Amino acid sequence: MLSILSKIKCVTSNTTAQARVLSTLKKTPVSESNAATGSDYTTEAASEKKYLMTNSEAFVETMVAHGVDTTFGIVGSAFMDSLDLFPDAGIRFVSVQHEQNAAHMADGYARVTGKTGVCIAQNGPGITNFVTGIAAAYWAHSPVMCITPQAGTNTEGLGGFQETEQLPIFQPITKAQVHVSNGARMAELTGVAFDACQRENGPVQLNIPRDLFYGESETTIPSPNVVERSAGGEQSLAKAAKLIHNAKNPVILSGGGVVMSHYDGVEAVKELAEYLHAPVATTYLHNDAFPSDHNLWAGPLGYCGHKTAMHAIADADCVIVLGSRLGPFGTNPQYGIDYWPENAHLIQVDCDATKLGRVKAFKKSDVGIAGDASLAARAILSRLRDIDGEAASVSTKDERMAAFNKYRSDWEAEMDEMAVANQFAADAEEGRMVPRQVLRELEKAMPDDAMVSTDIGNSCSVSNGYLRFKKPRSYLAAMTFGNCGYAFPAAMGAKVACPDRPAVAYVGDGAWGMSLNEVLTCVRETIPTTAVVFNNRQWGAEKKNQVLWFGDRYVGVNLENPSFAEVARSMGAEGVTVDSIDQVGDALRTACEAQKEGKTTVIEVMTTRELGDPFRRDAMRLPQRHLKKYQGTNEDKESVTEQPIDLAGASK
Ligand SMILES: Cc1ncc(C[n+]2csc(CCOP(=O)(O)OP(=O)(O)O)c2C)c(N)n1
Ligand SMILES: [Mg+2]
Repeated sequence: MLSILSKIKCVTSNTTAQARVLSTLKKTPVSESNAATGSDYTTEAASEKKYLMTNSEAFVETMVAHGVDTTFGIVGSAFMDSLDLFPDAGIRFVSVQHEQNAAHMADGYARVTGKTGVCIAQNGPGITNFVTGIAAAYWAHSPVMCITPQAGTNTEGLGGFQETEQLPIFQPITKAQVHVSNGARMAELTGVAFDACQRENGPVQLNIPRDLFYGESETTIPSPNVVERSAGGEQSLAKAAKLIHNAKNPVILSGGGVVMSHYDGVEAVKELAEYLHAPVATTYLHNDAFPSDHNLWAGPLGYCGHKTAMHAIADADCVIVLGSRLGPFGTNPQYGIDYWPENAHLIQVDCDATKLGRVKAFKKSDVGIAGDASLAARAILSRLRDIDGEAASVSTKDERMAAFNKYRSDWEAEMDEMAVANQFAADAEEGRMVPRQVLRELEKAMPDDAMVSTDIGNSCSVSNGYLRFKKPRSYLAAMTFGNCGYAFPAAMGAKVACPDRPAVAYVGDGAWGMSLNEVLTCVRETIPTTAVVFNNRQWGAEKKNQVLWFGDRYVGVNLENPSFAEVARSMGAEGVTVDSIDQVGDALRTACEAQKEGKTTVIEVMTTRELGDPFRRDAMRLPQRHLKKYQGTNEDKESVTEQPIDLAGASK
């Protein structure tokens, strides 16, 4: 992230917080102008010639110039003068139920298109409601434009209505903040904010005192200022090519930067992998960074990922990381395997130079490349082709591929075993299914072009092993901000952006309580989306911690649910309860088909209380208290069964 000073260099205002920073922006000189507002006006023409327009017109026209066709939010008087222009500007305003979800929708929209997603709301409470959604977008590297009208300059500081300091709140969760301090600069500063969103790959705040939507000026409308990406530095690319040429067992780790690259990243990774005969693992929650039907696909690395990926990486003598910061959560040991090959050569490509060698520190021989993942992969490949002699990995390919294929088939067999390990619970409880079996059925029925979002929770975490994609921009997991309530609105935003692709959200029953209000939006705004709600009657992921480390003392983790299918129907959507495994695939297929008729479906899958691995084995410990009154909570060993004591048929 940019430092606070450089980050908020566009802030110009009189408040104490803002006064710390001086504007470095020059005022646009007033030159030749055209006061006529009439017939010769086009948005393009206004990039070269000034026109007299209101500040709201300047704001809306700059959005038009930056390709905005959709905004997500809740109506508010603060920006109503501009909102009034949206229909004529060709900008859809998707009216939602909660501003957090508007931000998640903008995030989903951005993640499936690569375009900037936009959210806007009322000053004060509407804006503070954005916070969680913007923090999530920050850690998902989503270009989300967070437009925050604020209390008017004429009452600022008087503690009037709906007033709070809106810039400090978003400072740590945005890539840049732009404050409009002068209505005549509305177009210029709106353009600055939109450019920053794309340039920085993350959320940007555009803060506009509400009175500044009024007023008028002669202004131009800025066109997008697109920064061309590059492959990275010559020397580091050459050094990387040399290391890779000599590697006997190179393995590629394909990350979010490959998905987000505007230069066909997955194709570039495929070409490099095929040249080297190198297995390709995907980084945590970026399962769409390599096609699962490719013979070099190793699956996802990290929490609830594939052992194939872990074994492949563990064997590597050179790890080629494309488009990833190597987040710590995605490289922690899993299934008891501490797979990271500390001695292997590491080549890391990331467009953000500050992330190179940051989590996995570089050894002297390692290489960091500040570049676009796709362009860097292609540049490395072309250098490899120029080096005399074949790459060392080519001569080892037969034995490596034999070992790799065995990892793959062993893992598939192991997944099948995991799916029946706790079958007894489903047998003991009529109408309840094993979660892993449900996930397998969903995986089999998922349409190839589906966009799938997943929430934070145990069922969703386990789904990581069952989500395979053939093309990028298909998997929208709640990334490392890790908030429950992400998936459904993110899927809705994706659906708005790509109406011809099925949009499916996986959500736990606890998290569903945070999102289900948006079913109203789906119906009202015709955003046909499918929610698969894992009804296991618990905040399972947190309960797993109480199972493992807190002696099965359950505090605040058990749920009593209504019929979510019935709730959905009462909101005007389709609602289906699935309690038998042979119905799962059909339910999903039917719901995806129904999207073509504009219908939203909530599929409530009734599962046992079985739980998969915990989120934070790295951060938890068995409690040992000092005070006598709490001695009863001491624990000296983890649960032996690893399953909740209220799992049907379980005995502790
Ligand atoms: C906004 C938010 N609040 C709390 C948490 C802590 N948390 C993480 S997972 C989880 C449980 C999720 O339960 P559910 O949605 O039912 O899914 P399950 O784990 O049962 O599959 C909670 C409460 C969180 N991640 N985000
Ligand atoms: Mg649950």
